[in-house]
Amino acid sequence: MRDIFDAIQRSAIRIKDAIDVKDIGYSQQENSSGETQLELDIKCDLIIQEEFSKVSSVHTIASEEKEKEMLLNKDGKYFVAYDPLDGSSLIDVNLSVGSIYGIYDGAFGAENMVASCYVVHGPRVEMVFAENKTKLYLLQAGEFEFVKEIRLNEKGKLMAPGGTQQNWASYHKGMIDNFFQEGYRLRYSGGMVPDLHQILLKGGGLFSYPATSDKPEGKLRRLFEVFPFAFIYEKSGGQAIDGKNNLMSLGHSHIHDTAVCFFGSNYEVDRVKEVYSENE
Ligand code: FDP
Repeated sequence: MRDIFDAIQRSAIRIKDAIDVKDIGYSQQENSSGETQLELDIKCDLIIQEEFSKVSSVHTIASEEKEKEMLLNKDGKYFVAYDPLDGSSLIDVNLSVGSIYGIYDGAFGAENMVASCYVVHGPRVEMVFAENKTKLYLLQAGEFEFVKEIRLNEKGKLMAPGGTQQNWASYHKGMIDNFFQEGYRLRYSGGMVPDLHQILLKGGGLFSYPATSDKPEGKLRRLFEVFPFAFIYEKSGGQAIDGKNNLMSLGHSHIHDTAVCFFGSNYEVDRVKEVYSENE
């Protein structure tokens, strides 16, 4: 696991340099989710692929930017799924983006997840790594320094409601409106990594990406986005559900499957469970 942790750190430092260029040019290719890829997305994907290729314990990688999984070392033990540059549509407006990693033992699947990690590229570069506990690191002079352990409060103050409101179910809209009437503050940049990072570091709240009329299975991808953050939120004392079930209890049939998802502290997620059990 140490080797994987080191490879993620090396990738983060190289990605930081890759982001800091004048021309991030859109390529003509589309990724598996039908989004136009930035040359930068492809570059970051290759950086991570190269770094994991040096790690003998990595058996297979799957990237949000690749159609299929890729075998690296048949004697390796870990399967790593990653989103090299999540929220890359925010690069041209200079908002924070991030990389997300899910580390699975023996095969992809939530039940096999043993660690997960994300890196936030904002004004500073931070990394959150969860195994038994959730730990925050800060990039300082080329090295990631441990900052602190992260724990969520029972109840938070922030609300990050994803998806197009026009396409929300009315009970979902009612629930989000009620949170705002209770005093929750809107914090939504449109980047899953910084939005979930903010809720985690400010003690709690709720990030939601519900089923919408145009995306009934949600938008966010199970292996690359949903399971890694579900693992991190659970290890930090919070919860992660699809409305009813724990996200970590869900399966997947394809590496690019999506899921409806809610991540947060206990008070807010319990409310989601109540509302969704009455309405679905
Ligand atoms: P993006 O499309 O910019 O890569 O991964 C998908 C994602 O960003 C998440 O980072 C973000 O939370 C979500 O999409 C935003 O979606 P909406 O614009 O539909 O809210």
